[in-house]
Amino acid sequence: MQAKAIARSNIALIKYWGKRRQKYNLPAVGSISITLDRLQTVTDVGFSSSLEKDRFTLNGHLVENEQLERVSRFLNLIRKKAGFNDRAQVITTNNFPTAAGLASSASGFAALTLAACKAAGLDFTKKELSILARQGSGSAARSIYGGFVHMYRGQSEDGHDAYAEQIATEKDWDLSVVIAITQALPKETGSTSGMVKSRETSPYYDAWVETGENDLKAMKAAIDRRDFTHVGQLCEYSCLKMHALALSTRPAIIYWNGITLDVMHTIRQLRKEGREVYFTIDAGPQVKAICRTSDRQAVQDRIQQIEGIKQILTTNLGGDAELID
Ligand code: 2P0
Repeated sequence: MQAKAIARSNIALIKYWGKRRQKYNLPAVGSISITLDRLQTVTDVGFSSSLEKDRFTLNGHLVENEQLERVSRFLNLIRKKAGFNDRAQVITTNNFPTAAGLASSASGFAALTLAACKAAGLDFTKKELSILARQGSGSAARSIYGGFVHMYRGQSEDGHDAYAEQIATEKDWDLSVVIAITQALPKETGSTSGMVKSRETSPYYDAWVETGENDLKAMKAAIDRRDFTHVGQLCEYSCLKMHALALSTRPAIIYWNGITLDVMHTIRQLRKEGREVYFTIDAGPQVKAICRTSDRQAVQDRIQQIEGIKQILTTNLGGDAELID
């Protein structure tokens, strides 16, 4: 009744923003991501009949309230599938800043899915794990896999066709991601509530959903033909389009700070100088610069010089979520 798993965070090259159905957490658009080796969550789950309620420890601190409820609700799905009602002890450690737009819910729910299913004696396929992880957090469905991952929007009401799949492995591309931390504090608007507000208030929302499939097709084709230039261009386009949607939400969701913009301009300048590097930004102020591994040091050195940068993390592509001892 106990198991431990590791999962890595991911960043979307084609972004997920919006839900077509709140129930089952069904995305309004598909997405494509890369899994990041350096950003890891390790989660240990043990079910026990002697526990009165679920206990959730995150980075050494006991968590209560909404965060615990979210984990408990998710564990209920697993308890239902396993046919028992034992409570769980969940011990999670992230090796990177939590809730700062580095997708801790992605690696978090992916690791929790894998460990909890194993601890509950459920022998699920990766596709089934991905469907389950999605109900914890949309981006977690992608962190079940390493490399390049495609998350399908699906059409069904019950979400059986809204799952992720690997489209290239972490060994197929020699890419690096330089992560510029511009602010260490948690973000102000969580993505879950931000997505709902965008659907309700942005005049661009319908256009975002309508054009999503085309972006996915173009990205998939660029990945298949190993065209880094096109992958990078589409990645920036999707990022800016998602942020345009957030900016046009009422009240406005502005995830960037001044340093975020400085990093974006530096990356564009590096490209003018002939170094191929592209940015993407999630629901937070951090910037992820994607480049070939041969350019990583140069990109890192340049970003490091920007005033106000708090920390830089660098990573290669990472592998599948997996059980560990
Ligand atoms: C993404 N993000 O595709 C997009 C881009 C943030 C910006 O997926 O409500 O935490 O739990 O399904 O997965 C973050 O959203 O949202 C996210 P829920 P999640 O990576």
